[in-house]
Amino acid sequence: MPESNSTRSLRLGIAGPVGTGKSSLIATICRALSDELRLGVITNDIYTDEDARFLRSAGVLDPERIRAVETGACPHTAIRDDITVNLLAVEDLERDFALLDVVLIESGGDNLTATFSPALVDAQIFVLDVAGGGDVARKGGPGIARADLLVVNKTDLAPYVGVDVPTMVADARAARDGGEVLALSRTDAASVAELRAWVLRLLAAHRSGFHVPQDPGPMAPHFHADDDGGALHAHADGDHEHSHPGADRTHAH
Ligand SMILES: Nc1nc2c(ncn2[C@@H]2O[C@H](COP(=O)(O)OP(=O)(O)OP(=O)(O)O)[C@@H](O)[C@H]2O)c(=O)[nH]1
Ligand SMILES: [Mg+2]
Repeated sequence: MPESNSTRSLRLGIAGPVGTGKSSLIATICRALSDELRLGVITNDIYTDEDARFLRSAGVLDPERIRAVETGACPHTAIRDDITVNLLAVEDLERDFALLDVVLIESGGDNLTATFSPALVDAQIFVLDVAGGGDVARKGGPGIARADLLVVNKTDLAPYVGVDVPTMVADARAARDGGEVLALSRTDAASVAELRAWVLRLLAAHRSGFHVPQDPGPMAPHFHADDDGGALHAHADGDHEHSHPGADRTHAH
């Protein structure tokens, strides 16, 4: 019998470009909610378990509740195209710590295009940061446009990188047709309280059965070279195509 959404944990994905603060945001959520909710974390890294180790050492959660998936390839594959390893990791965690309220799943840092499959997560946060430039929000893409929440992170750095946060947030809202945008800094308690409230609202909607997982949509077609000695692969699964034309690790997304 299929699991009812209201009886299993809320699975919340965190995606966004490299270094925008996904792991830190997970640490912030754990810090804000681990007293009242039973939490678990899955991280996806391409080659290492760096993110899981960072989160364990942050001391925000029992280290046993933080598990790493090493994707070994294009990071979006494991969160969108072939989600088996992630689903098994989530289900193992849910079984070992039954019951969990929320499982947070961090994607490998990618470019603007990676999104989670709605078969893996119930909802997803897409994270940008001010250091990536004030105009990033205008560039769009499925995560920016249609994730359940867009976070504009590290607002404390805005004065140093010449970004006007209200303008960046307004651009992001426009790119999302008015969808939710949160300006966040881990040093700004009010913004952390908003993030906490958003997660609790989502959890309540999930439990009541009113929350319907949305698919932000597929990533754009892209190409990347693998280190497989020059074999040429082209794989199209309806979502996107891969091409591996050579041994150098160039990416053209
Ligand atoms: N000033 C400031 N720095 C932050 C904030 N959040 C995260 N950082 C810093 O940004 C850097 C990247 O943060 P991470 O949380 O590792 O980013 P990430 O998106 O998980 O990175 P990858 O997993 O490598 O893609 C670290 O040096 C963090 O300390 C913030 O709110 N303000
Ligand atoms: Mg990380």
